[in-house]
Amino acid sequence: MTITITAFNRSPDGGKGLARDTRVRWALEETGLVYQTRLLSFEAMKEPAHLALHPFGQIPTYEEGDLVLFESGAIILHLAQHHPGLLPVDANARARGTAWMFAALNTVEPPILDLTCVKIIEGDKPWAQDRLPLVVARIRHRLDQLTMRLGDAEWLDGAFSAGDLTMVSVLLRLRPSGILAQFPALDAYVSRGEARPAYQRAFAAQWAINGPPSP
Ligand code: GTB
Repeated sequence: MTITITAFNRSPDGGKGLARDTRVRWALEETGLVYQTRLLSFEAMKEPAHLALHPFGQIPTYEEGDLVLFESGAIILHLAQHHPGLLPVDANARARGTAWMFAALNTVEPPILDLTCVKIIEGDKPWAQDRLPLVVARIRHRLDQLTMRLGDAEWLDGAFSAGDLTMVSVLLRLRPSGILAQFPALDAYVSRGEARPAYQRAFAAQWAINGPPSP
């Protein structure tokens, strides 16, 4: 069955791989599935054809036969549940891997998104400079906690899983701010994720679209 995902026709990150199609591409590459990509402008995302797939008019979406999914986490979970390579076989270990996915999306990602809000979307508001240190402190608190839990381990719970894929994807968003570099154990954890061949293929696929055009 053909798998089609959607992505920006030109990501605002200029090829850093920070838009959420990259994590879905990564999950697809980890499972070895072949997929195609439909590229969309911001305008096309708000048109009825795309709103029928994604109620909030965003990317990524996932189509496979009759199945249409939105939300990167739901797409990764679907792939992990139906294909080997992203969650362990043992039921309890699968549940823990899934919990790490939720932790990445519900506990770690929100303060990281707040940083984008306060710096870019709300950057011109008079209170933005007061809010920034509060947001950074919340991120640092989460990263301290995550550092403690990771300890000397390579991955969060045994072998690499969809939990790590999601967590690494979320943490990557912090790299341009310089905050990730202040947490060497997490920085190294993210680098281990980036070093995986499947991530490299996913990054290259988005770079082919979003990277700077050759002179
Ligand atoms: N919770 C949803 C999910 O996980 O799938 C969130 C989806 C989402 O935010 N999609 C964004 C989108 O479609 C793209 S990824 N935005 C268009 C719109 O809302 O109109 C978010 C993103 C965008 C840009 C960068 N960047 O430039 O660094 C990083 C991440």
